[in-house]
Amino acid sequence: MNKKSFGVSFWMLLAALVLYLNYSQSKKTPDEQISYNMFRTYLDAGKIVAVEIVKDEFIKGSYRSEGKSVNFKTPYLDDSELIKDMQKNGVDYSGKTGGKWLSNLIFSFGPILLFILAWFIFATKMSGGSKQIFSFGKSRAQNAVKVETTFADVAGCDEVKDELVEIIAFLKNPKKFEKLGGRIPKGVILYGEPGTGKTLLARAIAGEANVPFFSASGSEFVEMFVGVGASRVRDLFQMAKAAAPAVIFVDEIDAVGRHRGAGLGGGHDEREQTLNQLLVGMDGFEPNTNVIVVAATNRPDILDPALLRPGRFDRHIHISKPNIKEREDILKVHAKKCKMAPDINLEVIARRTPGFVGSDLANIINESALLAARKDKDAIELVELEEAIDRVLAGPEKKSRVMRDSEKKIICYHESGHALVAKLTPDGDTVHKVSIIPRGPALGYTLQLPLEDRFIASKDELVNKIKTLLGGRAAEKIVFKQVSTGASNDLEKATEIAHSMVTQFGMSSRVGPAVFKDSQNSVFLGMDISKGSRISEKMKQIIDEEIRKIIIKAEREAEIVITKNRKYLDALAQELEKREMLDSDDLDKIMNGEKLAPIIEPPAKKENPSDAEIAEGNIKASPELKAGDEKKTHDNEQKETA
Ligand code: NHX
Ligand code: ZN
Repeated sequence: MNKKSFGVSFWMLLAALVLYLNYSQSKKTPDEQISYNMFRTYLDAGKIVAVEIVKDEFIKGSYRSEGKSVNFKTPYLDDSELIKDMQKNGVDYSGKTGGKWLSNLIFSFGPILLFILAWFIFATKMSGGSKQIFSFGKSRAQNAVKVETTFADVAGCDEVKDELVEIIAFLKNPKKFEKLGGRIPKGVILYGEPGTGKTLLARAIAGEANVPFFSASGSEFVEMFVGVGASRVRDLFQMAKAAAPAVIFVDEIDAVGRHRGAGLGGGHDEREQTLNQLLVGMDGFEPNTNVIVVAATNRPDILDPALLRPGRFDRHIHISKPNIKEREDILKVHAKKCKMAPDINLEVIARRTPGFVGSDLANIINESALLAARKDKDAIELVELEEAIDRVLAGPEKKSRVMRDSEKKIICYHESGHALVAKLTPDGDTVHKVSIIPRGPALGYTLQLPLEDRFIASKDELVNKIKTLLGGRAAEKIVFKQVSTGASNDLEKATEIAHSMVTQFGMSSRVGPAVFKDSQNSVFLGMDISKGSRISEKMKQIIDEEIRKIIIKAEREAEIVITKNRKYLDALAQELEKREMLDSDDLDKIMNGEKLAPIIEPPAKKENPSDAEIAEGNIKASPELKAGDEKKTHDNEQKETA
């Protein structure tokens, strides 16, 4: 019987049992419960008509009372005289033993049955299909794969590749290393921000060495039932050993490998078991087992120290964000798979994407290919790449969202406020673009980009960042004499920066050059609880005061900048309302008092719906942007009123 039909028959059996129970219960007419003594009295009086004896359970039957027949029930007693007396009185009697065994069984085993059923359903769901219910241990993730990925597919991170060459050489030719008696690393931890290519590198190790690649994810183990994670780790190691030389890759090792005995609540038993099994597995390799465990994490700081001890994951390799040259290389790798217009210079894109990681860049190329396909183009052009960058940064445009005039005005001033403060604060990142076309969760955005890769920031730079973030709200406050809810995200970011300044970077003299980790975050990440609560109540208060001081000061400065340069703010907001988007050239021109290039194909009349029109509901979404539209021209012909 296969598992599926087993499942079906299991259900049907259960349904039948439930039905039977209901049926047998409902059929019964209500019996009068009488004492055995009473029953005896009726019997001796000759009133009993019929009796059914269920041995060891009860006696039921009927007696005559005032010409009517009444059903009764009485407990069973071991009464040797009973049969004789019934015979004497001419009672119609019958008997059986344990007639209700089935329902008794259900009643006593029902909860267990239910439990089994729940487990059954759970197991089916968890292992992604009924076929795996009884074989957790043998997961699909543990099948070895032959990987084709090589270092040629991994652009950037040349230093990391150099470090891994040794490991690959060992996997390829272990004898050479054994002869010299060197201890070969058993485990390598690749750590770095998400998207920097840790998985890709792990695959490339296996691909370069041409050995089987076993992979599993730490989070996968934790989702399993107690004991299953550990048994899966055991199997994984066994299979890898059998296939040696081989690479085992454990993604997101922080899911199983965080500090033991930390975190809130129970239920990390399973995690610990899995972690222990992982350690046992690594310790259990004989020195000549040619299996290397590669693990990836973006939180190496929360890993259990036991994992990092010599003989385990003793090789730690940091994968940093790509620099401009590396970004160009990464873009080239991905662009190879797409059709790019011949005049595309990927260096320009690399320059425009500081702080982006490999997966972001892959995303850009992919998004631009999709955009080009949507426009029936033969090749990806610069417009698509630009749009793809914005998409990756802020999400897709939502052109159909119709704003009221009054709201649009607030958005214009809000974004102009950001842009103005950014323009007028020295050493700030350049404002690349200001837009009031909604994108992702934002109704409008001011895009700032550093001119080059940045690694550290000075205190002034951080303060300026906060100032710029508060510039939007400050503009609302000054122009409309009140603020809106929209600035919440700005305030969050500003507070976050101020918080880091005070608690991490020692930029507040009152707090001093010390680090005060947030207990909340650490607890959930599995750090020692006590570490977080090391901050005294008094220091917490000082930290809060210092954060507030930084924010208030920055707000005041932003407000001063805006008040002093009100005429530029108005000019910016006005142009923004007309054009919906301003690039850095436009901003420079406005700030220099120059005229902007006229809008091509100017709108016949004001296109945006009035509040009244929106209220009437006769507004239609704007039509899609046509292929080939230039950045500047697509603005105002977008909105149409029905
Ligand atoms: C709302 N959205 O939630 C509406 C729809 C002040 C002109 N009621 O500061 O769009 O209010 O400079 C990432 C990025 C929430 C996450 C932006 C989560 C924005 C954005 C709230 C402009 N630009 N606010 C801004 C805005 C809003 C929000 C976000 C996010 C507004 C402001 C969102
Ligand atoms: Zn804002």
